[in-house]
Amino acid sequence: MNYSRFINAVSAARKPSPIRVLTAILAKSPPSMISLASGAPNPKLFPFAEATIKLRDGSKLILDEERMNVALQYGATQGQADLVNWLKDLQNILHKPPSAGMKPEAGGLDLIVTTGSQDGLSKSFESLIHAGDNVVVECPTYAGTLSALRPIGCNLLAVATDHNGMIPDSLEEIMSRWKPEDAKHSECRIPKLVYTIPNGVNPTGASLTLDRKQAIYKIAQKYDLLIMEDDPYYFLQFNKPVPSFLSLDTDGRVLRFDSFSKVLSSGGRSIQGREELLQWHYADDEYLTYEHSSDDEIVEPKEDEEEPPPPEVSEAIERLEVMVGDLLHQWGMDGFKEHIKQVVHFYQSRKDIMVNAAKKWLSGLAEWDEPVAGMFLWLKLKGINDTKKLIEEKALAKEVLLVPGCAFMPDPDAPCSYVRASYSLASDEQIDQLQSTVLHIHHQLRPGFGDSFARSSSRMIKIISVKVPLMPVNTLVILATGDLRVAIDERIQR
Ligand code: 09M
Repeated sequence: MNYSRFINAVSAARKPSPIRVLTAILAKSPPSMISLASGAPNPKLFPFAEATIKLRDGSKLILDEERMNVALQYGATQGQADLVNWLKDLQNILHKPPSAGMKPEAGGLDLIVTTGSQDGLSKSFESLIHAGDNVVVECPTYAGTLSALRPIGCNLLAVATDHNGMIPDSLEEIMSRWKPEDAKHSECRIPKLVYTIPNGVNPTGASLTLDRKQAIYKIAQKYDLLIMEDDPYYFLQFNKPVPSFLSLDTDGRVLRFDSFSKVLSSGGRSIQGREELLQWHYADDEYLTYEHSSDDEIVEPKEDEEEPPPPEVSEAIERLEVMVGDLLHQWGMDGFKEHIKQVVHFYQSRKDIMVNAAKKWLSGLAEWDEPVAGMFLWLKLKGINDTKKLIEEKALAKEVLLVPGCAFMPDPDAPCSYVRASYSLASDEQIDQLQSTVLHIHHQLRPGFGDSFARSSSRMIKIISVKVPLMPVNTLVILATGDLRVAIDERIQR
C-alpha cells in the first residue's frame, strides 16, 4: 500500500530528530561504547532508589537499583524494548497478523507503546486527518474519540449500528457517495479512514461478528480506507473471541489500538500497525522540527518562538512501562492468560447483576441488548426523547450519575433517549438501587406525574465512576489514577 495519501501535511513535514536517532544507535551499542551524545540526566541524583511492589497474589515485583534507573530515565520512543517484544509476542499469539513475519521495510508490522489508547488515537487522528476531511465513525461511539476528532475540524459520517456493531450496508451506503477511483485523487474528500470498536462497544456493549468484519474489510479494500481498530475491551469478552481486523489484514490497512487500562493498570496501552504509518507517530512523539514541504500550508516556527514542549509524553510512562514489562516477564504468557480469565469472570458476573437488575426494575420502561463484552449497559428509556435533562437535573439531584446518550453521538445536539450505565465499580446493591432510581426518575418525567412520587424515594445513592463531562481533557491524568502507580508511589514515599 502507498501510505502517502493517508498522512496529513503536518506529519509529512516531520523529520527524524537527530538526537533520537543517536539514542537508538546507543541503545543497540555494546557497553564498551563511550557516548557523550546523550542529553539524559544522571540518574544517581534521582532520589528514588528501589521499590518492592506487592502483587495481589502475594508475590512481589522488585525494582532493584538498576531497573529503577531504567524506569526513571529517558527511554526509547517506541517503548521499553523488553515490553515491546513481549507485546509483539502477545499480538502474534492472539492475532496471527498475516504480515507478522515480514520486515518493517517490506511492509511488516511494528508496535509502539503509548500513554493510552486515547493518546494513541489522538496522535493517529492528528497525523492522518486534515481539517475538512470526511471521517467515518460508528453511531453511537466512544465519547473520547469524538472529543479528539471534533477539534480537528473534520466531518463525522455516522454509520448505523445494531446489536452486532457496525452495519456493513450502512458503511457501503455512506461510501457509495464516492467512486472507488476517487481515492486516487488527493483533492477529493473521500474518507480515508473508518474508526470502529470491534468488541464491547463503548457505550452499547455490542461486538462485531466475523462476517461483519469480513464485509467491512472488503468495503475498506474497495474504497482504500484505513481501519482504526480500537479494541480496549478485547480482554473483556464474555464469548469466544472472533478474529480481529488485524488478523484479517492482508493489505496493511489496519491500525490496531490495544489497552491494558482495563486489565493491568489504566495508562498502559499500545498501537500496532504498518511501520510506515507508525513512523509518523514516533515523529509526533518526538515533537520534531517542521520543515516546509512543497505544497505546504505549514508555518515553520520562528526563531524567537518558544520551543515545542519536551517529549514528556513518552517519558511519563517509563516507570509504568518498566513495572508492567517486569510483571509480564515474571508472569509469562500463561500467568497473563490466567489473570485475563479472572478479569473476564469478574466483568461477566457484574454484567449479569446489571442485566438482572434492569429486568427487575426497568422491564417495559427501558430497552437494552445484553452486553457481550466490556463494562457498559446501554439503556433506551422509552417515552423519553432526550436523557440529558434527566441526568443533569433529576438524576444528579438524587446523587445518581449516568452518562447521557448524547455524549456518544457524532451529532451531540440531536436528542437521544439512551443512557450509559457502567457495571465496573458499583456494588450489587448500588446497581439495584441505581435502576430503581432510574425507574422513579423515569416516572417523574412522564407527563402527568407529580414530584410526590420522587419525594417518596428517600434513598440517596452514589454510583458509577464516570464524570460528566465524560473524558478528562488530558488523558495523561490516567497515569495518576492507576492502582499500580498509586501502589508504587506510596511505597516510594514511605
Ligand atoms: N470513561 C476507552 N473509556 C470511558 C473511558 C475513561 C476516565 C475512559 C474506548 O487505553 P485508554 O485508557 O486510554 O482507553 C481509552 C479508550 C479508548 N477507546 C472505546 C474506550 O472505552 C476508555 C477514563 C474517566 C472516564 C472514562 O467513561 O469510557
